[in-house]
Amino acid sequence: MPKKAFITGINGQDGSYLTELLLEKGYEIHGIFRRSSVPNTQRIDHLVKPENKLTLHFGDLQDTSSLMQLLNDVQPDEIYNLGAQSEVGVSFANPQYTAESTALGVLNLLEAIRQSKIRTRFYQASSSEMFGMAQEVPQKETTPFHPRSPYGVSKVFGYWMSVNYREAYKLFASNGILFNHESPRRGETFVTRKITLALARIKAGLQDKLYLGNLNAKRDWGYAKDYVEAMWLMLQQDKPDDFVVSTGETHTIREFLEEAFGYVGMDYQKYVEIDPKFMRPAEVDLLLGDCSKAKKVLGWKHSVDFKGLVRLMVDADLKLVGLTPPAKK
Ligand code: NAP
Ligand code: G4F
Repeated sequence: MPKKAFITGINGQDGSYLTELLLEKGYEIHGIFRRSSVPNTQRIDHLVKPENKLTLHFGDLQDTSSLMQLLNDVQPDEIYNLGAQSEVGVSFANPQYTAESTALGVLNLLEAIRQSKIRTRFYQASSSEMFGMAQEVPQKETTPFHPRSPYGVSKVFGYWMSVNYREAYKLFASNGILFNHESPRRGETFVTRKITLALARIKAGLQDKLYLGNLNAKRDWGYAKDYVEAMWLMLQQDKPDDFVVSTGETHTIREFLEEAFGYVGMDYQKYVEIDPKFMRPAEVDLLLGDCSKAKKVLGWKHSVDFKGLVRLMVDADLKLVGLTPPAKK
C-alpha cells in the first residue's frame, strides 16, 4: 500500500515542490485548495495527470467540519500543514484574517485530527519570523521567540499548539522552523521574486523602475526544493521534534539586488527607488539560522547557496519574459 499524504496549501510554493517530492516517492496525495474566482492551481497543474495519485479537494483551514470529514475519508499517514496567509506585510493590514488562517487554522486541523481519531503524523510549517527581534545570533531551536508582526505572532501560536497536542495527546507533531526559502515559484510580492521578475521585465523593456522598502534587513535565504526534503525527513523519524532549517548564510536585500543585477551586467541603483509604503510598522532586522540539529538528526543539508539561488531565480524570470539567461561561466 502506498503511503498517503494530506497537504494544506498544496497550490502554494512549498506545496507544489512537496507534492513533486512525494509523488516521486510513490505517495498517494490529497491536497486542499480554496475556491477562487480565477484559476489558482498553476503551480500544480502539471502534476494532475492519470499516472499520478493526486486528488485535489476544495477545503479551507477555517472550515473544521469539512477538514474532519476529509481526514476520515482519506485516513492519511502524514499531514503537512502548509496553508497560511503567509505574507508578513499583509498581516499588518489584515491581522484578524491572518490570525484566523495562520494561527486558528492550525488549531482547527489539530482538532480535526484529534476528533476524527485517525493515526497520523503532523508537520507544522513554523517560521523563522517567530524569532523576530532575534534574541541571539545565529538562531536555533532553543532561541526564545519575539515575533514582530501579526503573522509572526500567529506562527508562534501554531508552533505551541503543535507542541501542546504532542504533549497532551501524544500526537506525532513536528515543527519545521524554516528560514526564508525561495524559488522561481515564489509569490511575486515577496522581495526576492519581486526583484528577479522586475529585473527581467526591465531588461525586456517592459518596466522602468522597481519600488522597494527597507533594503537593510538581512535574511538567510535557501532554495524551496531543498527545504521540502527536510519537511519529509521530519516525519520519517522515530519521534516527533522541532528543527531549524536554514543555510547559515545571511545577506541584506541590497546584497540580493547587487548579486541579481550584477549577474546580468546591470547597476541596480539606476532602477530601484524606495517607496515608504513597503516599509513595515515593525521590522525583523536579522535572521541567520543554525541548523546543526537538522544536519545531525535528519542528515539534511542545503544544496543551493545564496549566489546559486539568485542566479536560478534570475535565469527563470529571464526565460519567462522571453530572454536568454547569461552563459554559464
Ligand atoms: P504560499 O506560497 O503563500 O502558500 C500558502 C498556501 O496556503 C497557498 O496555497 C494558500 O492558498 C494557502 N492558504 C492560505 N490560507 C488558507 C486557508 N485558510 N486554508 C487553506 N489554505 C490556505 O507560502 P509558501 O512559501 O509555500 O509557505 C508554505 C508555508 O510555510 C506557509 O505556512 C508559510 O507561512 C510557511 N513558511 C514559509 C517560509 C518561506 O520562506 N517560504 C518560511 C517559513 C514558513 P491560496 O492560493 O488560496 O491563497
Ligand atoms: O520577502 P519578504 O516579504 O519575506 P519575509 O517578511 O522575511 O517573510 C517570508 O519569510 C518568512 C520566514 O522568515 C516566512 F515565514 C514568511 O511566510 C515569508 O515567506 O521580505 C523580506 C524582507 C523584509 O525585511 C522586508 O521589509 O524584505 C524587505 N522588503 C523590502 N522591500 C520587502 C520589500 N519585502 C517585500 N515583500 N516587498 C518589498 O517591496
